[in-house]
Parts: sequence; structure tokens; C-alpha cells
Amino acid sequence: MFKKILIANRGEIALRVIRTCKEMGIKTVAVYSTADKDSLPVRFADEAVCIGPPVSKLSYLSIPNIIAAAEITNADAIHPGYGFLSENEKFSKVCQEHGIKFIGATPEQIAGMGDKASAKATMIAAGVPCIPGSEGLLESVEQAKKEAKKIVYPVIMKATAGGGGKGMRIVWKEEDLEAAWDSAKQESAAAFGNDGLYMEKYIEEPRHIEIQIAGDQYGQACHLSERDCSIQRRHQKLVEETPSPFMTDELREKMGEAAIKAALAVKYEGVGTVEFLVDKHRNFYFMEMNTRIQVEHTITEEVISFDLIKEQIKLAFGEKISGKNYIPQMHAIQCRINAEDPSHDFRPSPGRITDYHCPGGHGVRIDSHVHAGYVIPPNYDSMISKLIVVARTRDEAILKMKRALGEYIIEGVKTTIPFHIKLMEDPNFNAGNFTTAFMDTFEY
Ligand code: MV4
Repeated sequence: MFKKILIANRGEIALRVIRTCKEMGIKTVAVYSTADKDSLPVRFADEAVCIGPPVSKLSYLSIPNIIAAAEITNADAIHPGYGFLSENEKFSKVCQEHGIKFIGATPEQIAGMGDKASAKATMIAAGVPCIPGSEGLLESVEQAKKEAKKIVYPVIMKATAGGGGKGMRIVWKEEDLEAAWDSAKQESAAAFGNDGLYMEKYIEEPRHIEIQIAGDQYGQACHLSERDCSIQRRHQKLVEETPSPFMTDELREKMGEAAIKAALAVKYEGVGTVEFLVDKHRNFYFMEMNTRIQVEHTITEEVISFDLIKEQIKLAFGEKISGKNYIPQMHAIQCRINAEDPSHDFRPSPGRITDYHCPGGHGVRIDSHVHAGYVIPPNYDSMISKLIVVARTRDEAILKMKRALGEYIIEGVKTTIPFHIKLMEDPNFNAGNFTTAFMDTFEY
């Protein structure tokens, strides 16, 4: 097994990885910016190396600084967590060149999945259901008009370098296509330095349901069931749960099989996620493949009793998967607790946590790096904690979540806790009646 892993991240996920490494007898190296010098990952890791100032570009995104830290500490692998360099082709390649195992996808896989039009072509060739649309990139606005007529309005144009909704435009009628084309091109050129666009039929009010997969170096892959991530706002997920209230045994089998096909098509090694859009008729379509551990991996862990970080490390080292698929035995929900003010458009609320008490008890899990006296730096994302509950049924999980949210005391900064309490009381949420459009009309 690896002897020492460097964690190229911060916050709760750095702590999460350190915890599993300790349980596996693997030494850990934390890296930190000066803003995080007193953080729990730094305290709990065996070693810690400062990699620069608070601004991410000069620390958590600095490939030379992180590689230098790995070399001076003799780390034999790097865990990138999520965000930052976790899906960075160059970083994966530089790790390879330095003989350090990158616990994530190969540079080729990252490039192949990062370009959405090419990822889609790969999936079509592998027989994974995809949304009807243009074959590859659109060459001109005239071609876009022709395609849209064939696809039938409404259509959506997407940036091939995109993700997270940037460079995406919904077009309802031909008169609006040219303006959408121009602005999508401009936005994606500015955001990604790549203005390639492709087109799809626009699926109205879909659900976002993703399948967790695992693959090994010997050509085997399995799935670990789904997560419903439809409760999101401006492409930021707020709540995730598994199983999806919209799932059926038949649909899970079909989506699981499609996700395995997707994993095998790219010879995926490690843990990953295949994202699908699911329409109201339960048709499902490949959307994206994520080659990293995700924020919401926790709920999958709770319903199948499985440490996904441990699995990720074992697969990176060359172990085999067990070969069977995993079906949820319980119901789990995660609420993302962000330092944001939900009554003011979720605006960030950094600062010092003056008082802190976290909930506990049966079926309650907190993944967080914060504590009383902790100062939330303004430089990074605003997620400060993940509150996860697990129970036998969805109704029990919701009741438990309400109970746990009610015990959660965080003073000094605004948080999304009041929003989550309101959501847990919403009749449509309780009925499992929600799509990605839910937050457009939810009145907080
Ligand atoms: C779509 C769609 C409807 N139809 N594609 C949003 C981010 C990007 N990864 C893909 N997205 C969407 N693609 C077609 N053909 C609706 C969305 C979408 C969405 C998807 C998942 C979760 C939340 C969403 C919110 C708005 C739009």
C-alpha cells in the first residue's frame, strides 16, 4: 500500500481524506495556504507544508508548489479531493512525470471527459443514452438554425469546454437563436478560451440523478447506485439524497448498466460519477462524467456501509473491485451548510464562528473542519459543513434531519441552516415532488 499521501486540498475534504488514511495506516501530508495555517487538517496530518498565500492560484492551484511539497516529504501519492486540481489534466500529467501516483483520472481521461462534445461522442459510441442533438460542434449560426429545426424547439446550446451552466443558452424559437449564439460564443471564449458550442433538445424540468461508479485496472467496473441532486440553485447543489424518491428498481438497473458502460468505455480506474438528466417519463440521458470524489459521496457511503475514499486509494494502488453492484439499504440525506445568508440571495457570510455546537445521536454524521473560534476565510467556497443523516425510510430521514438541524448552533456568521429547516418542512419536498426547477419557485 502507499506509505504517504499528500492531500492537495483544504477544509472538510482534506480532513475526510486524512481520517481514512489514518485508519489505513498511511502517513499524511497536509498542504496549506497562510489563511489555513491553524486549520484542523494541518493539526491532524502527520506533516504539513505551507504552499503559499491565501489566493488559490498561488497555493492550492499552484502545481509547482504542491509537487515540491510532495518531493520534500517523500509522498508516494497525491489525493486532490474535489475542486482545485482534481480534474486538471496538467496536474495529473505532472504527477505521473514525477513518479507520484495521482489518485484520480489519467490526463487522457480528464481531457476526454472535460471536452463535453467529445465525451458525448464517446458515450454515443459506447451505447450510453444521450440527449438528441448536433453531432459534434456547430460550425456556423446557419448550421445551428438547421439543427434546431431538426431537433425541434426548445433547444439548448452548450459550451463544449463548459460545465456548471457557463456558456449555456436555452432557445425557444428561431428568432432568438442568433443572439443566443453570439452571447454563448462570447461567454465561453471569455470563460474557457474555447468557444466551441454544441446543441441538444432542451429537456424541461428534468431531475439530476447521478450514478456512483468504481473501476479497476483490470477492466472491471461496478455501480454503487444513485444520488438525487435536483435541489440546487445556480448550479450549486444544496441537498442530495439516496435513493432518489423518483427511482424504481427497473430504472436503477438500466441507469446502473449505462453508467458501467460509460466507465468501461474510458477504462475508468478509481471512483467516479456519471451524471444523468431524467425526464418526467423516466427517460434518462448522459450529461457528464466526473472523474473525482464528489462532495456528496457521503450519502452513498451511509446507505451501503462503504468508505469511498478507502476504495479510491485501494483502486489507485491496483486492487480489484469486488465485482458486484451495491443497492441502498437505507435512506440518506445531506444538507450542505454554507456560510451564506439565504434571506439575502445566499450572499457569502465569512468571518469568525463565535459559538459552535454540532448535532449528534443515532444516524447523524457531520463532515466539517470548523469549530468555535474558527475564522472562515473569504478566499474559498462557502461550504463549512455537511450534515448527513441516515435512517430506514425517507420520512424518518427527513424527521431526523429536522431534529439535527434544530440542534445545530453556529453563531457569528449567517448559514444556510434556516433554509434547510424550511425545505424539510415543504410539502413538495416531503412528497418527493421536485426537479432541478424546484429552487426557481421555492420561497425562502
Ligand atoms: C440540460 C438541461 C436541459 N436539457 N441539457 C446544467 C449544467 C450542465 N452540466 C447541464 N445542465 C443542463 N443541461 C438539456 N439538453 C438542463 C440543465 C440544467 C441542470 C442540470 C442539472 C442540474 C441542474 C440544472 C439546472 C439548470 C439546467
